[in-house]
Amino acid sequence: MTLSSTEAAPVSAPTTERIDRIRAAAYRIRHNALTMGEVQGQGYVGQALGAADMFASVYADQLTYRAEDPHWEGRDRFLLSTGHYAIGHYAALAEAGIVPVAELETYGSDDSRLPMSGMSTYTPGMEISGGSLGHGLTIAVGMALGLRLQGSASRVINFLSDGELDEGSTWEAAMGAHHHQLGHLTAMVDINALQADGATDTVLRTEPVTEKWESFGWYTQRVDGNDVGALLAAFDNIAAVAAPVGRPSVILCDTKVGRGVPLLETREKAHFMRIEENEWQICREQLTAGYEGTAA
Ligand SMILES: Cc1ncc(C[n+]2csc(CCOP(=O)(O)OP(=O)(O)O)c2C)c(N)n1
Ligand SMILES: [Mg+2]
Repeated sequence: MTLSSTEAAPVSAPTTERIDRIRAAAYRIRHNALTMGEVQGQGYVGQALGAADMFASVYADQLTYRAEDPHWEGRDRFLLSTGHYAIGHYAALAEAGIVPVAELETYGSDDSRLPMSGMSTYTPGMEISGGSLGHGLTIAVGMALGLRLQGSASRVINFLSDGELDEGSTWEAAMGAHHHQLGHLTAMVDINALQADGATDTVLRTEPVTEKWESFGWYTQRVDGNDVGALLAAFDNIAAVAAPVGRPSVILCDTKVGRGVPLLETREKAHFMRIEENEWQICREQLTAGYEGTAA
């Protein structure tokens, strides 16, 4: 369900078939993330599970790319500014066929192409390096301008987190995107209400987020980021209303850390989770039961 939007768009709702296909991709992305988390016994598993529906909507529905040629010039660009979410991005790259599923077991190990924080020089399909927050949208704006200068039809999608909205550079970029009428730029913000040390509300309140983006001139929609139908509808609205008039767009996605695995949805200290050896199988079973609708 779309909770709020700048203006209503005249598009029909996504079909059940399309939603089911993306839900299935999100399930596999969550599964892939658990595979990687188990290798390390800990990590940013909660974020990967929470953002899986966002990653699935982007990779399985929105992006144009060639799996066998990740640097193909005509590709759409997906920029992960939150390096610690790399586990979720790798899971999506595996789902997309850009990274072999078998390689996920090397996650975070020496010599792996899949380091714990996203690095563009290591991983096929990883457009930028993460780590220092607040740079993704600035790079996305530059990239979108460059693509336009080259006469390219490629889109740029930037993934940010709610904690990343603390960074002033994000807002400078937001202002620039509107000024330059970057209708082919979309930001997605994972609002999981958490930012490392505690609840976003207590560390540095970012609300009212919708009004902030609207005041910067962006086509703004706030949706349940764990509702695939709402995410797809938001992208359809952008294509119908914002992109044609050169208006940058943002999808503000309210998500739940650990989504899909009840054992992890309620875990304390969720930013960097430690998961015991005997819990991984329970996680997988809960994930599958939830997806198949057989949970108790
Ligand atoms: C410029 C910068 N400042 C601080 C950090 C340290 N840091 C790493 S993750 C993080 C929390 C960011 O918020 P969010 O991504 O919303 O956290 P999560 O939801 O994953 O808990 C911080 C402050 C950083 N990586 N870069
Ligand atoms: Mg957060």
